[in-house]
Amino acid sequence: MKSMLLDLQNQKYITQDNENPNGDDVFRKKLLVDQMFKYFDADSNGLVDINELTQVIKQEELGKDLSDCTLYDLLKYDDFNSDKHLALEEFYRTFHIENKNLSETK
Ligand SMILES: [Ca+2]
Ligand SMILES: [Ca+2]
Repeated sequence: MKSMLLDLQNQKYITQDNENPNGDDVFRKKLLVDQMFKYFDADSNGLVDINELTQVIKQEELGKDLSDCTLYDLLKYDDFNSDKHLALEEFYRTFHIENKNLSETK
């Protein structure tokens, strides 16, 4: 499901950006997650809350395509510090983006 999300973002944002000679997948992935996070974080306060997720789900009608796994699961399972918000760091962790501060866990 998470890879589906990344694919969605890929289709949206990375259309003519395939020329990267080194094919730095990790960097591209991080960029995607950054863009996704900004997109989710409607009020740009650095946290994605349940209302913002709901907005995204409505806009994208993701519920239809991802019937067995919704964006709410992101908040349910990937809210690592259980504050009911998803921070960018938690997004990184969710999508396994290597980060100096988060290198201990996968
Ligand atoms: Ca927000
Ligand atoms: Ca959190």
